[in-house]
Amino acid sequence: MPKPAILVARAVFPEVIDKLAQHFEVEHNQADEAWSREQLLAKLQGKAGAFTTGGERIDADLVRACPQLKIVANMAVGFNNFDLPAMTSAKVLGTNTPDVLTETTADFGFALLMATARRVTESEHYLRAGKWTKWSFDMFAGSDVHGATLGILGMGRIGQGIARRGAHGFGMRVVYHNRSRLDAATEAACGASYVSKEELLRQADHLVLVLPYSAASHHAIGAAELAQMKPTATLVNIARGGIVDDAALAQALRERRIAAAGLDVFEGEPKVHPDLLTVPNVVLTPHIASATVPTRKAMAHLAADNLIGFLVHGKPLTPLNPEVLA
Ligand code: 8YV
Repeated sequence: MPKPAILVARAVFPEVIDKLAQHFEVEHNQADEAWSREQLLAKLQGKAGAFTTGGERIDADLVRACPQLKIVANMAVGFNNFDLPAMTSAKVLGTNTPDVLTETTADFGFALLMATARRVTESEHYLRAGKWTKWSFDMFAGSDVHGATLGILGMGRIGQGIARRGAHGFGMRVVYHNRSRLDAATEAACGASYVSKEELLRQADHLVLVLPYSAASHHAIGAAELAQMKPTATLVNIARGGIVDDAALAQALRERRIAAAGLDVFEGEPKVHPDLLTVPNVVLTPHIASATVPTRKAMAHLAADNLIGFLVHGKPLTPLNPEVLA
């Protein structure tokens, strides 16, 4: 029997290509070229599976144009690049990479929170620019993290990881808002209390966004929400671009209506709103919250194992629309 054909849309660890090649005819993109939508569609012709990393839009037009496609395995926990109902109607399975990145991403959320509150990158730029000629008592004085109120919007696995770090590591009071309230045992393990979104905005000294992107969460934080936050507050977004109105945030930062922000994700990334590049009180990182070597390997292997599990053994590991298996 000929091996099924698959497409790996972006460069990935060579060991993952080798693993996939044991089961499939693999067309890869180890040169990491930026393919247009038309190129992606052309390369997907005749492919039973695709390995994607979150930047490729898998929608009704694509699945219609690729009738042999049976599975798209995202190397990401987020899957807002998938039109899941359209995939399900076309009987195309979608998979993601939950769990393997939870703790690494929670670590980074905390790193960004610390860097933002304590003005780490702003002060480093000052030093590198040769501006540090004398010490002064209020130089880069920021805000405390320990003992402060940590607000979390979106209390899934990663949000819970951040809550645990805040409550148990930094003695923080943790409040959260989520579509649905957690059960009492999970709240206790996270040391977190449920509040309304309005209370969350009002109470948080540090607000971390960890909710999935959808039409409903688009601009969940815009000018009106920023206006409800404390002028001393920091905002951290490790979720998705588009959850924050970046233009409104840049203006709030410039006018010091909130103290600082830390952003790993941006509307229209890898483009960054030009106003964010010129305000000093924002820490900017290029979507690296899950970027440790062991975690990126675990994500890539899980995406590969979903392709192998489904196309070879009929059993994907982490299906998003298991109804297509029925
Ligand atoms: C990924 C992410 O690295 O998992 C996610 O949803 O945002 C990141 O961990 C990114 O999507 C590229 O795969």
